[in-house]
Amino acid sequence: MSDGRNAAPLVGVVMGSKSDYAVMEAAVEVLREFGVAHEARVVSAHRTPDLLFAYAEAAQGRGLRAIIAGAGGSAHLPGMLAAKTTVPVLGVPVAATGLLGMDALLSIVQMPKGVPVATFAIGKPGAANAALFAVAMLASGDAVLQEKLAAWRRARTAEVMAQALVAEP
Ligand code: RP5
Repeated sequence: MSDGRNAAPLVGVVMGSKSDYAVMEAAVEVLREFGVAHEARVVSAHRTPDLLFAYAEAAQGRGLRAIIAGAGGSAHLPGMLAAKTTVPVLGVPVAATGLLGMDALLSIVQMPKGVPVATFAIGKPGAANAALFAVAMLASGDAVLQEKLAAWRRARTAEVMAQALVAEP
């Protein structure tokens, strides 16, 4: 089964720095697991603003159905992407400063009315959930992917049902 690395990407995973990849890898892993075609790129709002604009402007024409954008600190990447494209942007705050990701979370979540960014939790859980959300978006028009997602959720339920505490008889 394909892990989504070679086909034309449906989901773009972008991040403000290579240093964000330790977190954003959690999104890439989910997309690989579901075989969703994706790409991963470094695009910095502050250091490569022209690249950011070009990426956003080309997104729809390239067939991207969602962009997962992770950044730390003054995290303008998701919001600026959303300002330049109507492809849904899923924002992931990365803990990169002494404020431990709260700075990025508030930067990403407080978008002005009219330019939405779907904002996820700080760090790896948020990155994984952003990818699961992108899978769910794609699955709404894809019965095979829908069943894969349902099976994935059933497997998480089974994991918890199998948990036993050592102290219990
Ligand atoms: C942000 O600054 C990036 O998204 C990253 O989280 C943080 C630190 O970037 P580097 O100094 O590691 O390149 O723009």
